[in-house]
Amino acid sequence: MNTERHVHHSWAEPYKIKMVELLRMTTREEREQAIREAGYNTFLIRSRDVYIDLLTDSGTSAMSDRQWSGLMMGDEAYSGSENFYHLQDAVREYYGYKYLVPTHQGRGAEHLMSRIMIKPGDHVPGNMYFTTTRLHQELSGGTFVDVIVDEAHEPESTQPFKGNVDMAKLDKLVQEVGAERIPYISLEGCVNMAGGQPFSMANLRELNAYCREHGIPIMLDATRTIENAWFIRQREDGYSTRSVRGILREICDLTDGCTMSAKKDLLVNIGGFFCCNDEELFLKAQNMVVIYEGLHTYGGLAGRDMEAMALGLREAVMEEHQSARIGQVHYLGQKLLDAGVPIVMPMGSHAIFIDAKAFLPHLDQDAYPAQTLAAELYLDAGIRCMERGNVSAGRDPETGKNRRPALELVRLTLPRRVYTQAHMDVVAESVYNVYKRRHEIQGLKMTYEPEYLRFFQARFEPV
Ligand code: P70
Repeated sequence: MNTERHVHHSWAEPYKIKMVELLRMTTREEREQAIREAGYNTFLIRSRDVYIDLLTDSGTSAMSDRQWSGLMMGDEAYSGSENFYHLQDAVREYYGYKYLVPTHQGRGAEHLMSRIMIKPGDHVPGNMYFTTTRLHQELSGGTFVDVIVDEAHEPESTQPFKGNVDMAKLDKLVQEVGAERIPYISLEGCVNMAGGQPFSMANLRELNAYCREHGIPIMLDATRTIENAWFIRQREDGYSTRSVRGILREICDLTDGCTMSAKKDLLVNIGGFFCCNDEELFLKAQNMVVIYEGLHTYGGLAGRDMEAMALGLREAVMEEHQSARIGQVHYLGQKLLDAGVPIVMPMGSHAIFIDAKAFLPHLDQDAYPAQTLAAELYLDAGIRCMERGNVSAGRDPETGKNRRPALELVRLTLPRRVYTQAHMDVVAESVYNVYKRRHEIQGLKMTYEPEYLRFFQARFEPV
C-alpha cells in the first residue's frame, strides 16, 4: 500500500512555525574568547555564544503543539501515571515489544540492560561501538567486539547499508569464545559513529536466523531506528511502497528487546526506555530501575515527559516527517559535496559527517584533527558541531594509548524541526570558508583528560 499523501519532489516541511526562539550573533573576538574559555571543546561552550547549534540531535527537537498540549495532561502521580499507560500503548503499537521500563534517557536503559545481562568476562558484539553503550558494557565486566562490515570504517565507501553486521566476524567471535559468553548482540539502527548508516532488513533477517540457532538474543539500540526504517524504504528492494511503521515493526519483530534514547527519533527533550519480550528479564529490569532511576511507571521522568514521548512516537513514524527530516540533512550534505568538502558517504540519517583526516591531512591523529576542525568551525561563524574521532574513541584500556580510530569525523548534527534551509546555506558557506584556508590550521594538544567519556569535558590548547 502506498501511504504517500502528496506527490511531490521536495522535502518541504510538513508543519509551519508557531513560535520562535531568537538567536544571538557574536563577533569573531567574542568567539575567540568563548572557545579559549571552553578549552577548545565545543561541549564546554555556553549555548548563548552559539549561532547555529549542530552539536547534537539529542533532546534538541522542536515539539509540536500537540506534544506541548500533552505536557499539560501530565499525570504526576508517583505510581501508575496515566501517561505511562499511553506510552506503553504507543510503544506496543509501533515497536511491538511486550514489556516497557521507562528511564530518564538512553544511558539509563543501557545501564540497566548491561547490569542485568552481562557477566564479567562476557563479550558483547555490536555493529560499531557507541561511547556510552560500550562504557556500560565495560563497567559490567564485558568486552565490546566490533562486528560491523569493513565498509563502515571507510568514509568513501558508498555501500548503501554500512550499518550491516558482518556475519563472518560474528561467527568468528562465537567460535572463539562460545555462544554462552555472548549475552546478546547489540544492534544499532543508523549507526551513529559510522555516520548515521542504516542496516538492511536482509542483513537483520540473516542475523536473526544465526542468533536463533546459537541462542543469542538481539538487543536493538532503537535510538534512530525509525530513521533506519526510512532508509530501508528508500534503498532496499521490495520496500519502496511499505510504510515506515510497517518496516519499524518488522525490525522489532526480528529482535528481542531494545534500549532507547527517546531524545532522538521520538521528538522529545528528555526520555528513554528499555523494552523486552522476556518476562524474567523484564522483572529484573523493573526491579533494578527503582534503585537507579525511579519507580517502574516513571523511571526518572515526569508524567508529562512520557505523554510527550507517546505523542512524539506517533509523529515520528509519519512518512512526511522522515522525508523532511532526512531531506534537510541531505540538502546540507549535497551543498558540501558540491563545494568539494570531504564527507562520509553515503549521507546518513541525522548528520553530515566531515572527514577530518581528509580535510586536514597535514595533522597527525594525535593532534586531534576533528577536535581542531570543530573549534575552527565555531570560530568562523558561531556554528557548533561535535568531534567524533580520536578524542571520542578514548584510550585502549590495555595499552593506555589513544585508540586512533579509522574514522576521524566532525559531526554537523541536525536537530529535528528546528532550523531552516537558509540556516543550512549559512552552515555550508562557513564550512567552505574554513575549507579554503585548511592548510593554515594547526592542531591541538590535550591539557585535561577526565577518566570517563573524556570528549565531554576534556580541555585543549593550540600546539
Ligand atoms: C548524540 C547523543 C546518544 C546515544 C546514541 C545512541 C546510538 C545511545 C545514546 C545514549 C548524545 C551523546 C552521548 C554520548 C556522546 C555524545 C553525545 N547520543 N545510543 O549526540 O543516549 O544520550 O539519551 O543517554 O546516539 O549522539 P542518551
